[in-house]
Amino acid sequence: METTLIILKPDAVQRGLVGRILTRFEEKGLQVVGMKLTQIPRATAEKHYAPHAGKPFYDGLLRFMTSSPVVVLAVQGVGAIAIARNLMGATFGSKAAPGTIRGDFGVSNAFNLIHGSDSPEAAAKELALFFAPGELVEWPRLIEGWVYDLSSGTRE
Ligand code: IDP
Ligand code: MG
Repeated sequence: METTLIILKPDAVQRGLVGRILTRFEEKGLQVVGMKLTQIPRATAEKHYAPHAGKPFYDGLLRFMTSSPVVVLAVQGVGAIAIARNLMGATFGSKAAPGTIRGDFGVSNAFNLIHGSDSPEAAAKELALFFAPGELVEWPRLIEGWVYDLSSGTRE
């Protein structure tokens, strides 16, 4: 099982798309184990986007991400990191395929609605940055046996 960090960015919140985007993850069968509305402090945004420091879009990205509230999600499932990235679509709204979140809801390359961790290492780091210990809730999902085939003792 993997848990990945998803951020519904300020444009998603301002445009009233939180419910529709969250629905994509729920419909897919991923399980929400953490969720909160928050305005990201500058220092947190700097840590989160440290790998992009120095790039031409970095300052604008930090201004955007701290300008207005976001919804931060922790989402769990087998292979959740790659599944979430596929649901999100390509980075630029102008290029993302129809059927993906970025492809269906946006045209901008900067305001692209959503962040998702891109590796297990990034997920661990980003989850710790946005959720305090105890804010993630491990809850048994009663429909688990219909989301996955559990007959072999693992989630197939
Ligand atoms: P990702 O969000 O798909 O992983 P990254 O390359 O990690 O894409 O870039 C992080 C974020 O920085 C993007 O989601 C987008 O908001 C912004 N960004 C990336 N490249 C550009 C650009 O060329 N112009 C404007 N914003 C960009
Ligand atoms: Mg990235």
